[in-house]
Amino acid sequence: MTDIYLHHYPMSPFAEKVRLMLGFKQLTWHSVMVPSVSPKPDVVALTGGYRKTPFLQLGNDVFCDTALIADVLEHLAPTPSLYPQGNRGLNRVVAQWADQQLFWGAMAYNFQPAGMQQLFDGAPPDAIKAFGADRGAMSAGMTRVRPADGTSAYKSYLRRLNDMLHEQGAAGQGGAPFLLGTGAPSLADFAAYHAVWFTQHQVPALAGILDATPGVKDWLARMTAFGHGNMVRSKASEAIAASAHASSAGDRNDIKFFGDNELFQNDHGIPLGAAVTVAAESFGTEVTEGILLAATRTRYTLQHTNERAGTVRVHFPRVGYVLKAAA
Ligand SMILES: N[C@@H](CCC(=O)N[C@@H](CS)C(=O)NCC(=O)O)C(=O)O
Repeated sequence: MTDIYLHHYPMSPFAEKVRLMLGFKQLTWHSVMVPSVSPKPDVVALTGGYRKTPFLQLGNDVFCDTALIADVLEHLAPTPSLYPQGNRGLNRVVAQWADQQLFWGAMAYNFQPAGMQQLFDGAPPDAIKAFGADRGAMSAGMTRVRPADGTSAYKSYLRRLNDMLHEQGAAGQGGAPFLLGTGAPSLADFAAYHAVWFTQHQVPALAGILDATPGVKDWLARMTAFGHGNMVRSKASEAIAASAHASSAGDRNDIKFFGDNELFQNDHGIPLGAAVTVAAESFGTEVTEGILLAATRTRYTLQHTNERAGTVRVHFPRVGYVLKAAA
C-alpha cells in the first residue's frame, strides 16, 4: 500500500474525524503537522491553493475534504467498513448534517469566551489575534451562528443524537451502541463525533453541556476507544519529497472509486483538459488552479505542478465545491 500522509494539527475537529477513522481501520500513517492559520507554503505546494485541514496524501495524489477522504480510506481498507449495513445514502446524509449543522452549532458554543480562554491559555496575544483574523477572513460572506443561538441548537442536536442512541436499541436493552442502530459504527458516527470531541477534549471547561445526554457521553467513550492507529511523525519536507518522487517516477496510484467508473459527468460545459479552478462553497474559499483531469459522479481531479512537489493530482468531492473555467 502506498504510504498514507495525513496533513493536520491536533486541535482540528475535522482532522480528528479522519484520525479516528484511521484508528478504526487500524492503519499505519504519517502524521504531518500543518499551521492552523495561513500562510501555509508547504500545504499549498501540495494542494495548489486549498488551505483547509486536514488533507490526505498518497504519493502525488492529494485528497481534500473529509467526505472524500472517508471514501479513500474505505477503498484502501474495506474492513472494517464505514458502511456495515451498506446504507451509504443514509450515512452520507447524516454525515452532511453533522459536518454542517452540528459542527457550526457546536463551534459557536465551543468558541465562546470561556472556550477561547481554555484553548489559548498561555498563547501569546499575537497568536490569538492572528487566529481571530484568519478565521474572520475565512468566514467572509458567511452568516456565522452567534454563541447563544449556537448553544440552543447544539443542545437540541445533542438530544437528537441521544435519542438516536436510545430509540434504536433492541427493546429492553437500553439503547444502541452506535447512531444508526447497527451495532457497529458507520460514517455517521465519525462525522457526528468530531464536533462533540472538541467540546469534551479541547474545551473541557464547557463539557458540562454533555451531562444532560449521558447516552452521548457513553457513545463518545466508545468512539474514542478506536484510537488513532499507528502514527509515524513525518516532516512536511518528507511528504513533499514523496510527492516529487512519485511524480518523477510516473507513479499512478490507480485510485478507483467504486461505482464511479471514472465516467465524465459534464454538468458545467467545461471539457477535460481545460484550465479550471475549484474552491469550497464557503468558509475558506481559496482556489486551487489546475488542468481538469476528471469530473466523475463524485469528484473533480485537477493536476498542477509545483517546483517542490512535482506534478500533483488534487481531488475534491463535487458536493460542497465550485468548479469554474480559469479566467
Ligand atoms: N468540509 C471540510 C471542512 C474542513 C475544515 O473546515 N477544517 C477546519 C479545521 S477543523 C479548517 O480548515 N480550519 C482552517 C485551517 O485549518 O486552516 C472537510 O470535511 O474537510
